[in-house]
Formats: sequence, C-alpha cells, structure tokens
Amino acid sequence: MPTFHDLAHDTQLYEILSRELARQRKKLQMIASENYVSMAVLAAGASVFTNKYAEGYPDHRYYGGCENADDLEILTQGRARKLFGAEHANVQPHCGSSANMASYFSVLKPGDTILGMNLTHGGHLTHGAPVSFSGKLFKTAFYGVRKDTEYIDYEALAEIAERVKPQIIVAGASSYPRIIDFPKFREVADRCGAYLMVDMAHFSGLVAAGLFPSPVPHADIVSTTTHKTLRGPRGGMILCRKNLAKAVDEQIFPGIQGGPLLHVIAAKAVALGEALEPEFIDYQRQVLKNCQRLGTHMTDAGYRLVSGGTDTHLILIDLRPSGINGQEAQTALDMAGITANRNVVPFEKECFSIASGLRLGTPALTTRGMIESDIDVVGEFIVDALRNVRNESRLNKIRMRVEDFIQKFPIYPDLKG
Ligand code: DSN
Repeated sequence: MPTFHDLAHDTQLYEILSRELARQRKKLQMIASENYVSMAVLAAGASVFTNKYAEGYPDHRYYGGCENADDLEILTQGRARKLFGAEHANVQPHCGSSANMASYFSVLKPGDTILGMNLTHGGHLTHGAPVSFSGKLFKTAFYGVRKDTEYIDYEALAEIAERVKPQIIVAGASSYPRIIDFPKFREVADRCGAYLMVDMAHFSGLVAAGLFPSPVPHADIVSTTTHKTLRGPRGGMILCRKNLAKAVDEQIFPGIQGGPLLHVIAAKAVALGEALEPEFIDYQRQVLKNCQRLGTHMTDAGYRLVSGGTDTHLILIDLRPSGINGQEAQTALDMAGITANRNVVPFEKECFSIASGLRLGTPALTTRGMIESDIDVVGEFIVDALRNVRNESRLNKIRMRVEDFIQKFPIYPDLKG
C-alpha cells in the first residue's frame, strides 16, 4: 500500500497531509456525517484503479482494458444489492449530490415539482433548496416538523402533497434525529401519484445493520452517500427497483458524469464487504448506545435536545436557552479539541452561518472504540467548553485533557505522518 513516505519529496503536500492526520488523531470528531474508514478502504482508494477510464457499465464500456473494472463494478454492485436487499444498485455516483441529481433526472422533467423536507427543519440542500440545482431546475414545496414535538408533521405532509401534487416526494434528512415513517411516506406518495425517493445518506449504516427501518421496500429510488454511518470512502450510490434501473444508469452516465472513479468504487466494495460482516452490526449498536448516552448527558446538564432526544447517530442541541449561538459553540469546541458543526434548529430566526443549534454525532468516536463510559467523559468536555465559550485559557486546558484522553483510542497507528 502506498504510504505518506511516497509523498516525502513533495514537502508542501507532505506537511499538509501530516497535519491533517494529526488533527484527525488528536481531536474528538463529532461531525455526525464523518467517520474513519478502515486501512483496507484507504488502501483500495489509493489503488491503481485511479489510472483507468471505464465510461459505461460492465460489458458496455467505451474503452479497452476494462475487464478488471467490470469485475470490480459487478462485485461492488452485488455487495450493495445484498447489503440493502435492493433489486438494482448504481455504484458510480461521485457524491450524494450527483446521486440525487441522477435520481431526479431519471423520473422528472425540468419544471416538475419536488416535495422535500425543509432545510431549516433538517432537510438537505439537494432536496429543493433555492441555492441548489434542485431548487433551480424544479418547482419545490416543503414539509417540516411539528412545532410542539419537532417530529415530522405527517398530517401536514399529506395536505401539502394533496395540494401541490408533486411528481416526487423526498424523505430523508441531515439533521433530523428520529426514525422516519417510510410506509407513511409511501401512502402519501401513492395518494398523489408521486414517486417516493429516500435519501438515506445519514443513516444508511444503521439501515445496513437493521437498526433503522429500511426504505428499500417502500421507495422507488434510494440514494445515499457511502462515507457517513456506512463508513466507506467519500462517494454516492443509488438503489432502485428494476423498472427504473435503466433510467437511473443513463442519468449517471452519460447523463451527468463521465468516467467512474474506479479507485473509489474499489473502496466502496471494501466498505460494503465490511458492512456485511456481523461486527458491523455490533459497531452500529454501539453508535446508537453512545448517542443515547450523549443525549442523556447533555439533557442532564440542562441542554434542550430538538425533539427531546434521538433514535439515531446524532443529536441536535438547541442552544438558545443557554444564551450562545451555534457559531460560538463550534468555535469554542474547536479550541477545546472537539470538532462539530453548527446547525439551524426548526423555526429559528438566525441565518445558517450563525445558527442556534449544534449537531453532534457518535459514528467516528465509536469507530475509535469508545463506549458509553467514554462518552460520559466526552460529554463533560463538551459541557465544560459550552459553559466557557469566551474563556480561552479554560478551552486550552480542556484541549490538553482531550489530547490526553484520546490517546487511549489510537487511529491509523500504522500510518506515519
Ligand atoms: N453535508 C452533509 C452533512 O454534514 O450532513 C450532508 O450531505
């Protein structure tokens, strides 16, 4: 496997990579959409497949020399289908956005209507936000959460769907900490004759482990990224029923992408293989236990969790009662050696760049081997930092304690940087 030392002649790049490795090692990674891949995933991602063009699909390529690329893609598709019980898998999307774009293009015409989750209630940019291609090319309508419970308002969803008659309904979110009722979405979609698409990027690892309801039996199309709870390389994937396979494939290539990133597909194959192992279920169980514990810790310390808790790998803290905003919290945590991201909370007035919430996730810390008792320690660091956002010396002291604590959870011990 190539190592950092193969880069030693490029001192500028070597230095940046070394710093990034050190950052990932010594900070508490709590961005809910990040994880640490295995050495095997890293190795596949750095493999010689990076040299190969393979536009097309297995047995229908536009280049010679694709026999190994074909085997690789067939293997990866098979693992994806098996893991999620899907009829068809396209493993070529470079990212979640291109997976979503191809999903829309396979069943919609420009000007059709997407009904997606409101960005400020936890939805994603590509679910119809005006700044995204999805909001520029399509008409949009949005559902959200109830003000009282902060759970998805399924009644309002049904009413809006009835009124706007969307061609597609998108379920799935980036900062919604609760189980999603896919049969209910299906019912609503059927009633207005819409396709149902589920973007399971955040929780696809939990779905793979059987710990979050699978959208696959209910949705026409399921998109995902591969690098969040699924713990693979950065990339995307689409699962669909057989009747949409051709349309989806044509929209990825030649519709919106050129040559597939075969080295990334190789890394996806490794990650999907890992997700098929029984240990992956244990891992995801621990992700959930850790997140429950983190939620309890924060609630006990007086913080308000959006929807009152979590069923998933993430919690969303409403910071308004504590008198600080999301930007201040994120900056203070960073100084304290904790990486997280600010996030808007439902019905708030702040702009996205300030935000009133803080999103925290446990996938990466769990990969490092942390269990509930470790999460208690992490929770103490977080609370200490949030109570001292303007006290630089206190934040520095917390960072030193974090750096000491995290040494018990080494990551990439064989990588030298
Ligand atoms: N940007 C991702 C996240 O952090 O949730 C979603 O794609």
